[in-house]
Amino acid sequence: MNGPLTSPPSVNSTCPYCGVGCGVAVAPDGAGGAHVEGDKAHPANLGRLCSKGAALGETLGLGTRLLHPLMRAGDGPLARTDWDAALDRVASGLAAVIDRHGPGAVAFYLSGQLLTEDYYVANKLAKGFLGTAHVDTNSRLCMASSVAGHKRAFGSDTVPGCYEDLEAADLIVLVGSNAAFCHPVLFRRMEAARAKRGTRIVVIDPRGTETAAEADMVLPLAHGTDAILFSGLLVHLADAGRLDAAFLDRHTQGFPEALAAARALAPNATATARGCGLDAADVAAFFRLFAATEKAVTCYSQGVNQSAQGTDKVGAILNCHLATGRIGREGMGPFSLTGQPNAMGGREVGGLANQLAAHMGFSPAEVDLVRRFWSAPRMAEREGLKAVDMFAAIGRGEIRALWVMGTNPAVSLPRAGAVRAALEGLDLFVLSENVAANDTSACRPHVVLPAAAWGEKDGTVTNSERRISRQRAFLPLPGEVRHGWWPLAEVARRLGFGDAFAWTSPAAIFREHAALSGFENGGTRDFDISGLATLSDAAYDALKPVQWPVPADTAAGTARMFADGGFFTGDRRARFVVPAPVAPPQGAEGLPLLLNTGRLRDQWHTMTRTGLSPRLSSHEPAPFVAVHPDDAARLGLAHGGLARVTSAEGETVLEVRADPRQPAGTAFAPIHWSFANASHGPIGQVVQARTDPFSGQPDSKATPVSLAPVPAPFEGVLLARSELAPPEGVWWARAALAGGFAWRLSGTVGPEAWASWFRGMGGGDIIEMTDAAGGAYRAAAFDAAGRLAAALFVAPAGTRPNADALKGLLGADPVSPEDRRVLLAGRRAGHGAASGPLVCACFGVSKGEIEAAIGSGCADVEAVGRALKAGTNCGSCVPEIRALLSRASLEAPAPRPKADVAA
Ligand SMILES: Nc1nc2c(c(=O)[nH]1)N[C@H]1C(S)=C(S)[C@@H](COP(=O)(O)OP(=O)(O)OC[C@H]3O[C@@H](n4cnc5c(=O)[nH]c(N)nc54)[C@H](O)[C@@H]3O)O[C@H]1N2
Ligand SMILES: Nc1nc2c(c(=O)[nH]1)N[C@H]1C(S)=C(S)[C@@H](COP(=O)(O)OP(=O)(O)OC[C@H]3O[C@@H](n4cnc5c(=O)[nH]c(N)nc54)[C@H](O)[C@@H]3O)O[C@H]1N2
Ligand code: SF4
Ligand SMILES: [Mo]
Repeated sequence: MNGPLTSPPSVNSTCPYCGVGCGVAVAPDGAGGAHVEGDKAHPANLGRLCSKGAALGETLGLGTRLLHPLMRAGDGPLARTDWDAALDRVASGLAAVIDRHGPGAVAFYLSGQLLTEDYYVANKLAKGFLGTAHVDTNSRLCMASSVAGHKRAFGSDTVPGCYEDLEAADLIVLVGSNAAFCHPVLFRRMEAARAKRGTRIVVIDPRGTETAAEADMVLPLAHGTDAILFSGLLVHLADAGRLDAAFLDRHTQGFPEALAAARALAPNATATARGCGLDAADVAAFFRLFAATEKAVTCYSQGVNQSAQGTDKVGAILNCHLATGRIGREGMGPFSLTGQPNAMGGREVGGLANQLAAHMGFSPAEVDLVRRFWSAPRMAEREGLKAVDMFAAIGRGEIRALWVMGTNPAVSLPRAGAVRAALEGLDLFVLSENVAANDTSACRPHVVLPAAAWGEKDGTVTNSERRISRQRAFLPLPGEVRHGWWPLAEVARRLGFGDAFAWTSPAAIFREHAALSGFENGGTRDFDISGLATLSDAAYDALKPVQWPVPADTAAGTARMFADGGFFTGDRRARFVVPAPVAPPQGAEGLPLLLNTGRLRDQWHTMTRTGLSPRLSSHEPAPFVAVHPDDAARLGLAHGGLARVTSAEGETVLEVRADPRQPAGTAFAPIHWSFANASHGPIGQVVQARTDPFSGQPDSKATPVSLAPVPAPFEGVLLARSELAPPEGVWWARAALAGGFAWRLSGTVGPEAWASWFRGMGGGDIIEMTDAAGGAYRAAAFDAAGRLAAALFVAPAGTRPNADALKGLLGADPVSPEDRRVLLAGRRAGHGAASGPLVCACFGVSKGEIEAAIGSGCADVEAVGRALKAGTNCGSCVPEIRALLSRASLEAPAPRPKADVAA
């Protein structure tokens, strides 16, 4: 939130981050920035925003953007080119690969962050006109198990409920979801429901999360055992007489077989508890609570989907809701929480390799239907390769041309090291990107195309509750940036398909997509928005958020589905799923720990946007691996030291965090860092490529790894106004800081080597201090105007100075003589002691300030909020404030004393 709210024109749009799909009201400042606040009229958030949404204004700058097309000649470097040359190269390159190797040698790798319109065009070009079904998306890593699970049970990929169900529920079960961090505004709605009607919240997650800290009941089950737990629940519901016989009879098929299989897997609460590594009394209590509470919603996310048994986990959850008829009615139902802003839209247009378009598959009748609708000359007739297999085929040279749009696979795919090598071997690698540099653009693309970013993008997205909302542009397209669909249509035109790609606006693309959804539908397919197929351009511009289906002659949308059956199977009955026997993930020879990966509160994926915000970057400044303190002790890992994390795929080095909330035998690392901001690159290098047999979704939550200490006798902090490359051999992680960057440093490089590196940077006016005996070096460099250009503090391990107090010094002003004097002491004149990491990102309140407020008598979250405003906006930091208040759940080994280097 920057600057005062100027008077309108304000533009209503949708947040580009998570699948909650919050509406935002944006007031552009006329200088490329904007004030962003929650849209009070948007049904997803009713005015609320989380820390990421509230900081959107800080991420709009053009400093890191790609503004012109780039192209590489032969083995040369990427160089600026014009659109015509770039598009000619893409078109001729695709044609050449198809001529030589056939359409199956061409692939597209798309993203749930693309608009529906962009996605529709890419899918149409590939599957209808180039004739390749190798079109997959990062949603394969995200929602594919939910899609497969929905289709097996419902005959369609339908999310039955809506957000209002969370407010009407008496029980919310969160399975494999850290909603407090990942779907914060929805989590606030859940907490509001609890305050209002006493809704109970149960969290099922192996790891102690901020979400679990807020729950009424926590089941820390062993990784991969969710299908056992929900099979046990199904048995309990049957034995406790909680089945909905009428619903079972009228609307389902296969219950006896599913129940028998569940009995074999989990005959009672005791056996279930044993299978899941849980306490039998806890399991029994959860079963009783679920059985007794009709209005129950089960939300699930990546702990369910990203699993080698993800589809069966989804099936086991759906079974319990189908058996009790708790589906599609107010306050009840299974609820897949989608990750990306347009994960759902991608599914609607057929962005997955095993889907065609408009929720159709590859049956001959569906292929024929789409062929006729598109007048497609070269329809793909069979499913294509799913992401992990697609990149393996690229690695083997079977796929020769790839177009990546809106995703950073060199970071986010499992086996990231192999992915990088595969990308570098392509005959044609096209990348559509927002940013000038990321790990994927470092893999030698031939053509890089500048794509519109949030604020410039114009189209639609669909959130977790099937709600289609407009993302509206409020900034002009900068440089030579173009909308995502435009180069696709231009390439199609160059290949002779101009007539089928002749749209001039996203509205026209949307109308075609809506028309296809209704084409020969007759109620046979869930996804039907033909009621929107004749929207005028003006009506499209003004489109209010609406939940599909929106069949022809209606405009109202549909809140809930399946209360009265009507599933999309041949006989309109839902299918019970028999889960396969569960083999929970285990460590391997020499790799005894299971590595879980996931998200942090204030970063989005590979940080290309949230990483630009100093506010968001101060919550967690560096990549880490969390382990139980007993494991840390056993493995010789020091809290705050470095560990090498090694798997069968590769390795990386991370800072150690001993955390009692981490189950023994497991480790957890966040997914956000990459070579763009950390010396040892992404955790994806370590993550296995084991996939679910139905969905093809990789299991990113349980990779067998080993951890070993990496010697790091020295630690340090570097602040600088501009990008610097720390010396070879140093472990570092870089974060945004007001006025520049801050690096966290560790390793074997000692004071003398640091001193010569710092002097060698050529800064004019340097002050420095070497404490040879103490092993410390401190220095600062000033530019001609007397402003701080860089500051370096190096000290023995365990005494890294706290740079928080220095942050303001990178501002625009010359450093006062007084500040210069104390700078090397790691302080700022007139400023108190460093106050630790930021807890409340919305109001910039640090841990130290909250602790001080607690010390001076604030006894609860509300009192802290009154004193400091912390926690009163988006609320995502409330769990942390509560933890500081109770100190119970955060009893990590006391952080080593941060030496005040002045002392
Ligand atoms: N701040 C932030 N929010 C985001 C994103 C982001 O990058 N940052 N990304 C968005 C996207 S694309 C997505 S997909 C969502 C993901 O949202 P979530 O799925 O909530 O997030 P994750 O951290 O990936 O994983 C959730 C939890 O699954 C648990 N888990 C691991 N294994 C198991 C298991 O076997 N069983 C169970 N029950 N739980 C398990 C993990 O311990 C973890 O706490 O977040 C979205 N929101
Ligand atoms: N180990 C592990 N790996 C994971 C996960 C995990 O939990 N553990 N989670 C997986 C999941 S659920 C997800 S969703 C993925 C996310 O992984 P990615 O999709 O790779 O992550 P992002 O950082 O969102 O990458 C988006 C890229 O596209 C660019 N971009 C953003 N918007 C646009 C646009 O509109 N057009 C274009 N052309 N470019 C754009 C951004 O600059 C950025 O470089 O990671 C997956 N990988
Ligand atoms: S919860 Fe946060 S990240 Fe998700 S859509 Fe809303 S404001 Fe954006
Ligand atoms: Mo995701």
